[in-house]
Amino acid sequence: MGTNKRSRLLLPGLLALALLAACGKSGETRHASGHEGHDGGHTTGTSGLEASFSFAAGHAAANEKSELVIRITDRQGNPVERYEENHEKLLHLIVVDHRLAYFNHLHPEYRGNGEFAVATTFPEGGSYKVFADFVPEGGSNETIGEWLTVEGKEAAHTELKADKRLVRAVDGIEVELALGEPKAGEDTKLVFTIRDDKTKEGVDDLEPYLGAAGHVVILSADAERYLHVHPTDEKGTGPTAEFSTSFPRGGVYKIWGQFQHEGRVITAGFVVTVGEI
Ligand SMILES: [Cu+2]
Repeated sequence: MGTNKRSRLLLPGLLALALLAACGKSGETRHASGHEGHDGGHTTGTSGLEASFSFAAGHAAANEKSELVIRITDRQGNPVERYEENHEKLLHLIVVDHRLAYFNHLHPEYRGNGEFAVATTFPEGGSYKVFADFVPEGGSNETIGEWLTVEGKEAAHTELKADKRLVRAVDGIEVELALGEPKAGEDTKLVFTIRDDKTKEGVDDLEPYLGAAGHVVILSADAERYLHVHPTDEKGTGPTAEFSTSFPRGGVYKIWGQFQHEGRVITAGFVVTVGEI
């Protein structure tokens, strides 16, 4: 994980804590308020780069294929043309709905001139938050998020509640998460155990997913705090995968673990409560 560990100088103190423990990836997005999403707009990252998100058709509707265009510019508004490959991709795009029920991890195609594009379909109308996670050439990791609105019927708002049991069955695979009783600002170990859902036997032939044994994305319930964590042992093949991070503040968070087995990506989401410092 050494090569991914990048330092950033101008981090707010709490985030710095998270950055020290997480595998070099952390970001707090600027928009403070909830679900009044809009179509397109600029959001500034911690290093002053900006990302704008827009739909090629000018808008997006539920259950229709939409092309999302991401433009990255510097402080002067010039396109950021070069990127470093980071976990096999130039840009990772995480998409969640306002309830954090829907999660998607996409890899937009780079078209040059600071412009990335990807086709995707949103399952329902309403607010979605998208996060562009990238490394500009010679720079450090950036995560820039923005709320977008998708036309169509919106699912009812529900409060995110911590799961009683941190076990999920996904496509015949059981994923269990153990993390003890996490507290804000403390090192927290996340241990995933991956088993065959029928036999409950440990799966020990996980395949690398984007060059690592697994990927973990963590969002606060309001989608304002984003953590992307890589495993302690990037070469692991299961049945356990261990990650280490630190939550910036107390509250409810959703944690998605992503693993690859037999060519399929398994995504398991867990809702946890993190205690205050
Ligand atoms: Cu990715």
